[in-house]
Amino acid sequence: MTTDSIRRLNAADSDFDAQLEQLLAWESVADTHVETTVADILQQVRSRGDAAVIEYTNRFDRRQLNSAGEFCLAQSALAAALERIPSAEREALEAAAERVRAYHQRQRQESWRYEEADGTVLGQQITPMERVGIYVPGGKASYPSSVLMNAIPAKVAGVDCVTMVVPAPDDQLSDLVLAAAAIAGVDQLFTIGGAQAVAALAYGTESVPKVDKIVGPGNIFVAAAKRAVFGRVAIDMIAGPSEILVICDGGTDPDWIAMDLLSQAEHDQQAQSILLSPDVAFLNAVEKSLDRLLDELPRREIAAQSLAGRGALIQVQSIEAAIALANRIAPEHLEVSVEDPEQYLAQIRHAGAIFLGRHTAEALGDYCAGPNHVLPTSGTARFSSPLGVYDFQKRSSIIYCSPAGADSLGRVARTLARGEGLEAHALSAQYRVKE
Ligand code: HSO
Ligand code: ZN
Repeated sequence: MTTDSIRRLNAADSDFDAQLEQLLAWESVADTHVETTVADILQQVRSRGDAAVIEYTNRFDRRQLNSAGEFCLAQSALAAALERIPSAEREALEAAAERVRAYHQRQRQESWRYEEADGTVLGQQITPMERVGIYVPGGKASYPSSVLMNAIPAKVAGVDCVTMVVPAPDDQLSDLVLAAAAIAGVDQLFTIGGAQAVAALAYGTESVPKVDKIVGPGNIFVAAAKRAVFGRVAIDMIAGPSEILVICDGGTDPDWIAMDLLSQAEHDQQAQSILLSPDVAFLNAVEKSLDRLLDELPRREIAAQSLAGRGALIQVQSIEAAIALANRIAPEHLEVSVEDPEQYLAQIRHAGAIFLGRHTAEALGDYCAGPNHVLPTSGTARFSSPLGVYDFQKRSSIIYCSPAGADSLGRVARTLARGEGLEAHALSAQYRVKE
């Protein structure tokens, strides 16, 4: 396969805006068949609990479960997986987990309060959620790194019980995924997946406790199920395909940049890899590198389709112009592979994660730099943030009125209450006013 078909664009072209819009267009298909199937599964699990979960799991994952006990995995099974995996992988998982934990510990929000002159105290009390469910896909997209990225922030937040679900099609489970769950401190693990697992987490069954929030990526059935149970439980964002936007001044090895683009292209054929540079010779060199390096990759078919369908090499006027374009695109990952990247940082407004400098491969962020790899995609970095400890914490307002505060606030409240025609409110405030 070659990338002859990777798009070459020039931001100076008169129809560039239209070309950009076409490049970025991506809609998650709203499929009514998926929605009705999911609604049915949710209903069945809600009314029949474990029995329905067992039936769907046997049907969709080709298993022969007889009882719910068979889809509950004991902690000893997680510990055993940790023992079984090669020590190099265990050490790498532990090193990554340690760094992810250290980074996320700094995100913990603390309760705060202040006291007014009359003794009234106001503040916010921060508490962790009690129960969180983590969905981990089965098969090829089952990434141990994602287990760490979802579970560690929840545990750092102080969540009491982190319940993980992962399907085991044909009874196959990844040891690395189980080992990552052990390292991350997952409290309970059920080998179920699909909409039935989301339903079990959202409604609870005889053996799966109902959770307060469900996070983690999944296929269209899982995404539809998460959307449908939203409101009953909280959910994280609905993730789109991976994206990388690289800005390069032409001074980085073209092979490095080409491989950075390929690293996200290999995720799936819908993934998006874009390079912006003012240096045409460099864009040509990266195009050559892509062709050559693609052939070495086990996932070259996927990567080639991604580059041909959604990739682009774009010539821009300057690095400043590239930054402005990056803000329009609001990519999941933004690599700023230039001399002195710091000088541009303050101009970057919309990006899930920003990778500064020639040596900062985005892949390091995927695994072990420390920041989370669950990031806003498809332009949603305009309004959302990386998954973090704050996603598992919530806030309660705190109000204490001193007698003097009850008096002064009571006068304001009673007037406003009467204006709204709510006499009990007015009297409730009034009783505490000294007159
Ligand atoms: N780049 C992905 C995360 C990931 N990469 C997991 C490798 N494993 C998020 O866009
Ligand atoms: Zn990745």
